[in-house]
Parts: sequence; C-alpha cells; structure tokens
Amino acid sequence: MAYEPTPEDKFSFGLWTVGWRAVDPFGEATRPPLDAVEVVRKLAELGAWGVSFHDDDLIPFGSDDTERERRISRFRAALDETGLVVPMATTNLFTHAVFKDGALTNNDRDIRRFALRKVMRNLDLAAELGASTYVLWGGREGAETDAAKDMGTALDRYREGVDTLAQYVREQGYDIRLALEPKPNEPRGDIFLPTVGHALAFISTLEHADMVGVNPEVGHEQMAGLNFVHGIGQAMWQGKLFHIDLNGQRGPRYDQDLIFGHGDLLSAFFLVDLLEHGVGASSAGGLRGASGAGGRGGYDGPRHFDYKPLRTEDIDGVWASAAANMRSYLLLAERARNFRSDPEVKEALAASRAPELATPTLAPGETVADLRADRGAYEDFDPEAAAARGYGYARLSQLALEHLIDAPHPT
Ligand SMILES: [Mn+2]
Repeated sequence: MAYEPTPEDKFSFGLWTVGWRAVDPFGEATRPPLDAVEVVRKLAELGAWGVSFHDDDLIPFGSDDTERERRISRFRAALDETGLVVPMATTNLFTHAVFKDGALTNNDRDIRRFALRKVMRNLDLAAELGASTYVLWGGREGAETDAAKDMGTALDRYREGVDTLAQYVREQGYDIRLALEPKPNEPRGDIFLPTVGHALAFISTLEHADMVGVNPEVGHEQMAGLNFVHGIGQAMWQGKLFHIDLNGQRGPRYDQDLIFGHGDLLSAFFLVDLLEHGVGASSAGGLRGASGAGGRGGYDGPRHFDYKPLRTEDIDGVWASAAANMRSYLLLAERARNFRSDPEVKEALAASRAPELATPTLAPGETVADLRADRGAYEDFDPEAAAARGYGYARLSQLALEHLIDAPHPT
C-alpha cells in the first residue's frame, strides 16, 4: 500500500490517546480500559515507531513499589518484543485533586515540592527507557479569577520549577531536553504560558534556557484563534521546536483533539509542508537549515499524535482513528512534495517575489548612514508605483489548494 507508515516516518502516540475511555464532563466511559501492552503491540502493528506516556498512564497514582516495578517490566517487555521506542515522556500534574490549584505554581509550597519530586521520579524512568524529550504541560497552572494569583510571583515559581528540573536532568547526566506545552484554557479558565509565543518568551528568562524548548499542539493554538503554522515557524526559527503534538481542531471552542487533518485541513497541509521542508523553503527556494532542523529538512523529531478517538467509537474505531492520523500525515506530505516540486508553483513563487524576502534589507557592510544617504530608498522612491504591483497570492493559494485536493491537471 502506498501510504503504509514505517518506523522511518517517526510516528508516535501517547498511551492516553488511544487509551482514552471517553469520559467527558457530561458522560461516563464508553469504552473499556486498554492494557498498555496491548496498546504497544497494536501501535507497532499499525506501523507506529514510538509510544509516549504520563507516569500515571503506566503506573496508577499511589501504586506501591512492587506494583510499579511489575507494570514497568511488562511495558518494557512489550517494547523489546515490538521494537517500539519511547521518544518522550511526561508527568500527570493535573488529575489528582492535590493539583487542583496547579503544581509548580500552586500557592501551597508543599504541593510544589511534591510536584517536583513526582516529575523527577518519572524523569528517571524516562531516561531508563531512552526518552530524549520530557514534556511539561502545566494544565492546572492557572486561575479562574485574577484575584487569585499575582502573575509575576506565579511566573517566578514556574521559572524556579522548570530550572530546578533542568538542573536535575543536568546533574543526572540524562540526555533529555525539556519541552513546555502551551495551552490557553481548559481545564483552567486561563492557563499560564497560553501560547507558543508566551512560552518562547518565558524560556528566554530561564537559567537553563538552552535545554528547554516547546511542544506545541495544533488544537491548543487554534483554540486561541492563532495561526499554528506561524507559531511552529517561529519555534523552528528559534531552534526551539523540540517536539510536536499533531491533532485537529475547528476554531476557538473546547479542546477537540480530533484526528490530524480532521480540523483545519488547509492549515494541516501547510504545517506538514513546513515540517517536511523547513523554514525558508518558500522564500529561499530551498532549505535554510536553521538550528533545530534535521535530516528531513525542517523538523527531524517525532510526529507525535495527541488526539482523542471520538467518544462514539468502539475499539475497532479507536484503531481506525490511530491509522487515520498516520495516513493523513503521509497523504499531506505527498501533496506538499508535489506542491514544492511543481514548476508552476516555483514560477508563481518567483512572480510573487517570494525569493526576494531572503535578501537582507541592507546590503553587506551597508551602514545606517549609507541607508540614510541612499536617495533611491526614500527621496527618489516611488511608493505609488510600488503600491500598484500585485503579489499574485490568489494564484499561489489556489495552486496549494489544488495540490491538497489532488485536482486534475489541465494538461
Ligand atoms: Mn488537546
């Protein structure tokens, strides 16, 4: 089959995705629990490469050491049997009621210290299982009322928490980088570090900024009405795209966690194009190779699906949805390749003067004084003539759409 996923595609899934039993605020579970070993086997059979987990997905909160070891050894045996890897792990700092006011930013200092120890314990397991990325999603770090928290003080504690964890990773000698996952709201009314931009700005203030990046999720930026492709583009440009959560969302509403491509399809197309071909692909006519770029051009890390199978599905539907995520990605990657290699697209990009954006605005060695002395830049510049020229984006955009839907070519 043409769109059969292989380990080279680096597709990975969280245990909590296919394992979601579809409990929502209004209804009970619609599916039985899935055993982690069964998930590993089935994902491998479907062509996935990796599996990720929260500590509590694998080891229920409060398990004793014997039970913990038993569950870890079963999981490890399933990984050995199937060849599936663990590229990423994370911590559940949101389900237990102790975290109702957050973990790293909880007012209660004892809870903050407990949260750090919970993360450290699972970092040890992540390192043992070979994970290279550790995600921090602060789902409960936030508030419902602005009377509750002093923002600056909460950020002081957030920064202290992330730096302490980075320090721990460094002292242990783990080959792990931390990735912050932004989200604007849900489960809190407002979550701290709501968008990729907020997270990138926060990271720049860290003592260990070099080992902290972002794990953006499609739906989380789209819930905030933002352009996910632009957020990913900036994260890549800053060398901070450490991991990515792919799924689908239809605009600002509750977190839908749809199958990848089942939300904003055009945005999914441009996202795959960016991940596969890199920042600078359209303006420089090639690959820029910004820091963080890898062998596949743009982003070399896991293509991780963080979605939820629809509540209406039975177990067969769960596996159909897992396969659909990977197939959607492979189809979009093929269409993006066709788009980039189409001579008509290259010609349309040139007509829109996209390659000119790669030319620095000042000439090599040109000073501010040189610019001020350049009469052609201002005194003799004709803004009316420049304003009259069209950019041809309607044609480019239509070419993208036609590649996306594989429209018949009028040849
Ligand atoms: Mn989500």
